[in-house]
Amino acid sequence: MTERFTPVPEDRFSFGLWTVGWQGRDPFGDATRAPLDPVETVHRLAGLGAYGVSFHDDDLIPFGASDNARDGHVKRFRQALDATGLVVPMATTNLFTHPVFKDGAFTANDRDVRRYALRKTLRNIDLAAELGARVYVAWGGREGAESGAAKDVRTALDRLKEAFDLLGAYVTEQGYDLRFALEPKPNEPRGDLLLPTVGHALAFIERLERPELYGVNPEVGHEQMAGLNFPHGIAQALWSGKLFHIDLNGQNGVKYDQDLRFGAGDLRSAFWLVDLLETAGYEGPRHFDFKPPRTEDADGVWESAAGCMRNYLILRARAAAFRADPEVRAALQAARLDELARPTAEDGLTALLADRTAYEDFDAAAAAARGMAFERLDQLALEFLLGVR
Ligand code: XLS
Ligand code: MN
Ligand code: MN
Repeated sequence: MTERFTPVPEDRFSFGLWTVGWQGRDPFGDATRAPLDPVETVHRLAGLGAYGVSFHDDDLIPFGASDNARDGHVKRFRQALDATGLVVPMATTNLFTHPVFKDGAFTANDRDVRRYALRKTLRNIDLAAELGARVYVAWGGREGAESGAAKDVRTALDRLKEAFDLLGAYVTEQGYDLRFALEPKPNEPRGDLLLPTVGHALAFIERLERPELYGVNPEVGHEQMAGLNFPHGIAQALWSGKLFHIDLNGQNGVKYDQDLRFGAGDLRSAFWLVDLLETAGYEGPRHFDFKPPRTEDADGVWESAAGCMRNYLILRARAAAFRADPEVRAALQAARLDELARPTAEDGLTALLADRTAYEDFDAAAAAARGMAFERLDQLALEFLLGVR
């Protein structure tokens, strides 16, 4: 039983350096843990069965490091990757920690800050490509505002588009095999952020010069902070061919960004999420963007990281058992899921207009009286999730 839930690299689990490396500093308290050496992180993650590690530029190379120091950090990291076989599926830029980004980066009102943000990103894109990353995540960080007149949102979106178009032109010119994944978030650290949800990001992408280069990196907690149904957002991203990456974690409803380990928070939503990812053929990394609570010491950090993967595997097994069960199949049919899969008017508009059973002779009262049998189906799902089936 235990063996079944032991992660292996084929499961494609990855972690950000900043996740296990979070020292527990929050708005009300200082760090509770010592810094973690990225080299140790690589070795520990490989030991736990992960396949990948991701990073912000500043997680790997301290802000302001000299070129010499930078080369040293990259070299040590690369050696750890080579020694463990861990890969770098994704990298991203820190455009939010340094005070220079207090009003954002690509949409800061100060033009020189915007130009600096672009250069910082371009520099790290080179490193991402060098380390073999295929996805470049772009979370806005502080692109947003606390007050109305301070940010002209339509103009800020022009600047955001300008930035992404430039980055897209750069990877194209360099011939990098790298695509961008925009990460939505409704608020925090700014009062309101641009591209607050998956839907906003998907619509924005279509206005870019090379839309095919951009997808989304939705995070469980970010959609749930806005009270949204995460699996529904993921389903729409998949439907649009735009789920380039995903940030898995846990969140208890509408409150601050909790970044709990995957499986904590809304467990039913996590069950449907894993069911969706596994049945929809998502092949990208299962990336955890969580924060081991600041109550934990180093042992607790690795316990928490292992828990993310173990919970994913348990949910994967539970969801597969649910889908394979004959009673569930019958319940799905009773709920008429097969009928939803059938086109509504494949016979064409003329035939629809001529079909008296579709309107003139349609018995609305009889159709309204038919139960949908959803409760039985949902109870079955709950019992598979709870492990009593
Ligand atoms: C913060 C974001 C961040 C991104 C990467 O809320 O989740 O960690 O994933 O910059
Ligand atoms: Mn988060
Ligand atoms: Mn994230």
